[in-house]
Amino acid sequence: HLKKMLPKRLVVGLISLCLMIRCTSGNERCGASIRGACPLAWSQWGDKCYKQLSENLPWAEANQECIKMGSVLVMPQSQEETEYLVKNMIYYFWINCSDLQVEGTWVCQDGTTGVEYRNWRDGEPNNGGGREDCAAAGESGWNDVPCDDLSPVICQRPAPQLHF
Ligand SMILES: *[C@@H]1O[C@H](CO)[C@@H](O)[C@H](O)[C@H]1NC(C)=O
Ligand SMILES: [Ca+2]
Ligand SMILES: [Ca+2]
Repeated sequence: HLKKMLPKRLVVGLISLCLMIRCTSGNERCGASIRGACPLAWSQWGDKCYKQLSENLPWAEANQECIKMGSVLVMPQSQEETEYLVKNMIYYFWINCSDLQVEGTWVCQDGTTGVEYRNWRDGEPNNGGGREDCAAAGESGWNDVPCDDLSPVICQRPAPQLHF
């Protein structure tokens, strides 16, 4: 009886252990096979998945490229999220925040939801040269810069929901 039970439990145990180790070490191969994890090549933090594009783009184009991948331009909602992105993705990146519609009125959106969180660097936003209407985030906070600057792009999408 024991002889019959042991290998099965051992195999199941080893598989779960393997998946756990590979997922926590950020290996992408396990991601697709586990519900609740991000798709292949996307990084996970909490309930969000992120991917950096291979080229730097102007702000408006950045979102177009994200949309093509079924995602939107990143919009961190806390200092913790920003730190994760700075440390694990790139030190500087566009965020979905602009005052294009009304100068001085900043609209930040996480998907379709408005975001109140702000993290401007000292002296920013300063609308430098009268033409800084898009925001980029970095280690020391946000800066408004010209929207046609070429900056790194991180796309975000919600992590798949767990269904048991
Ligand atoms: C910001 O987010 C909104 C809502 O998802 C979207 O319509 C808009 O195109 C985004 N802009 C950029 C540049 O990502
Ligand atoms: Ca402005
Ligand atoms: Ca500025």
